[in-house]
Amino acid sequence: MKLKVITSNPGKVIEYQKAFAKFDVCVEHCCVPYDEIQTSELEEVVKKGMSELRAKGLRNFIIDDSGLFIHVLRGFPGVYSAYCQKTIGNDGILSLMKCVDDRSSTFKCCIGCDIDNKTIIVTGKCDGHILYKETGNNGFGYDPIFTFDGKRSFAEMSIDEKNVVSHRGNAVKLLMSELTSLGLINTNN
Ligand code: ITT
Repeated sequence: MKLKVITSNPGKVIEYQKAFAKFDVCVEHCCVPYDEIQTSELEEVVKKGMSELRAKGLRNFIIDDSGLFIHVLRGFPGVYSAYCQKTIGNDGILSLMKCVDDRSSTFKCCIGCDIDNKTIIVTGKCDGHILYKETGNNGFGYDPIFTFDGKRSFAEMSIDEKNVVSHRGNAVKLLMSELTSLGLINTNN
């Protein structure tokens, strides 16, 4: 089975290639721009993006909208994660969290999948904490300031290790189980 991954983010593409390889799904990267509306729900962004891409004639594809939700900041940056990363970046988040003890946060990844004229939307989560400084050179975006296990940041993990526990890895598992139960894919994984 083949799926197009539509994103401007090469970091996501590598994670999808590795995660889907385990299920024998071949991933092809396509860079097709679409509007990301400003709303309070990742799912709404995904639904709108999918209809725009379908209207452009695209089929058998996935998109994802992801965000880092910091509990003490009432979910900020959340749906504003892309803008926040571009403007204040990880340093800005660390400054906001300077004297804050409660560092709990959740990464979320909402995947929208168009397959055989059906739409599947799943959201994977990963609970963790914001570190006190950037650590590690792997990954992208907020990876150097987020830890799942309190020991290593996502940027200190390999892609395979991150996929086992991450919001995106969990979303892929949910998607594969939906595809299997709908009979759209055969997998023994
Ligand atoms: P596309 O929308 O083109 O797919 P994007 O990078 O803008 O690419 P998002 O809007 O989903 O993707 O991401 C919001 C922000 O969160 C953005 O700055 C990402 O770098 C960051 N982000 C998303 N997933 C991440 C992950 O697994 N690890 C670290 N940062 C992540």
